Amino acid sequence: MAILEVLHYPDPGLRKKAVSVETVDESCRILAKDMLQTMYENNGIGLASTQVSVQKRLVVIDLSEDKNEAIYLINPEILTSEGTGESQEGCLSVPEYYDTVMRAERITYRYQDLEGKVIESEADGLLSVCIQHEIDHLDGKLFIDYLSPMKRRRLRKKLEKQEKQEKQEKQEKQEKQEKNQAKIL
Ligand code: K1U
Ligand code: ZN
Repeated sequence: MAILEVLHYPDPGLRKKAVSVETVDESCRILAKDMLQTMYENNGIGLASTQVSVQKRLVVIDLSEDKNEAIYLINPEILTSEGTGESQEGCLSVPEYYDTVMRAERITYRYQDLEGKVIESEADGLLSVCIQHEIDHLDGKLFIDYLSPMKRRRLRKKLEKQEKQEKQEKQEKQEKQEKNQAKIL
């Protein structure tokens, strides 16, 4: 199984829309297992294919503490939604940022499992929130899109500053290594 690279905001790949999986075959099952491992490795409870640069409508979720209750959703779609409520959300593509957004409380949804079987089910609580968050990813949408423009601006500035700092640290580390190498030679 492979650990895939998770794209980070503002990578334009996160804005691409995923297309339906035509046939649920072995390649689809391999991708699903790789995504699950990637999600576990990053301590997430969900992951959508667009986050790992694949534009196929595939989502993995596991809300269990023991990481042993994986749910695979192929071509997931929301059929009905009821009520609205606040949800506290995070995102593996927006590291170290959590905020409150409004979501439907209860949903009914349809998807295909790893054998291609069509299943209809209902969800509330964290599962409902997570399914909505992941389907948004498949449509190129992020939870921060629901925040006010001011909050988004602040977040973008914070992430740009973080990225600049990380780049600088990387460069300093490389320069140090080069100096040490020169001393040895
Ligand atoms: O899609 C993703 O980026 C994964 C995301 C899913 C999600 C979390 C919370 C609300 C909605 C959707 C995450 O898993 S972020 C990590 C996280 O929030 C978390 C991790 C472990 C336990 C509980 C939350
Ligand atoms: Zn996310």
